[in-house]
Amino acid sequence: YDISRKEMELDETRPKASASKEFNHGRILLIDDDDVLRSYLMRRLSLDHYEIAEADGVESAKVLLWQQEYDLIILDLLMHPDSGYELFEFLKESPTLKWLPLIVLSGKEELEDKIRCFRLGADDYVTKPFHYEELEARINNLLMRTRHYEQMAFLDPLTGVYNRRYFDNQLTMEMERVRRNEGVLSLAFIDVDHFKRVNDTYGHHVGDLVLQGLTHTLNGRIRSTDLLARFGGEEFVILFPDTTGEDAQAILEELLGMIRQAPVATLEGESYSITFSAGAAQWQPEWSADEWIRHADEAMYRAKEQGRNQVVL
Ligand code: GH3
Ligand code: MG
Ligand code: MG
Ligand code: MG
Repeated sequence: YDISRKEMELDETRPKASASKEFNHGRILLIDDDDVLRSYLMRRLSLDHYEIAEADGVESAKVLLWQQEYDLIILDLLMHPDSGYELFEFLKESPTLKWLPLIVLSGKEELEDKIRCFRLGADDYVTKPFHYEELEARINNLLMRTRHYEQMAFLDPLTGVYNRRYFDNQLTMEMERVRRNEGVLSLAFIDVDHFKRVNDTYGHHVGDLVLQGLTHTLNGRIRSTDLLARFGGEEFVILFPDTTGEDAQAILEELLGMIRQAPVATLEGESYSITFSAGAAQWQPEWSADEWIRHADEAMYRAKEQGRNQVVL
């Protein structure tokens, strides 16, 4: 293989990869029966901040795949007693493992093997001897692309803000964090006033532009730690960490002032703006996530009843 003794020794003097989450570029399962190659790759990849597990054959790989989640598999083909092809059969049977990113790393250079692997679902094929940098670049691309698609599943396509699924996850996490730290946490429920009129008067397309303008303005003002999400239709929520109900209300009033003044869309020189009604609620430790959302929602409804264009705590 393309490993010089010097290269393998040099690694010992460098600091060990941090286990910290922000340095973790992904969890890789390396399946190869060659001990030398495995320890070389383990060392190189962990220095590049990947988290690596190793298996010397298909059976031990299956055990690891049952126990743990991985972001990517590197698979050798020629192994004993089972060939790497056996693993494809196993992966295919599982709905969660079926689409796990997989790179074949093999001494087999025949076109037939490449085609067979790609048909079985491999994402990439690297032949031995290989260059570490090339393999690492391919790993990185695959992990980045997968991560991108995972993130897309948490975004609202119209406005680009987080969707409800992501919001629900974060809400639960933040509640747990605050429960541990005895901090404060507030939630805002925002509903655009008479939004149906915007659609009826200017058309659905302009309505869409209004929602995009609104989220843009809101995101431009809130802190990076605050979380804006589209709850549905013309309803949005904002999660404010380390913020009391009163402070959240003050921020929302400022946001409402900005929205009132922003000409969100114009038609033939015609300029108009929208308003919203909002409810804020500071989380109480005895509340479930649903109860908390209901309190913020009820406060928003009081804002509607009291004439819209206002914030109620
Ligand atoms: P209120 O002040 O009581 O909230 O009145 P409203 O008209 O905003 O309330 P209502 O719930 O009756 O209407 C919401 C409208 O929002 C109806 C729906 O067609 C529109 N809407 C929901 N999602 C979208 C969207 O993605 N794009 C556009 N253009 N309109 C949307
Ligand atoms: Mg082998
Ligand atoms: Mg509504
Ligand atoms: Mg509305």
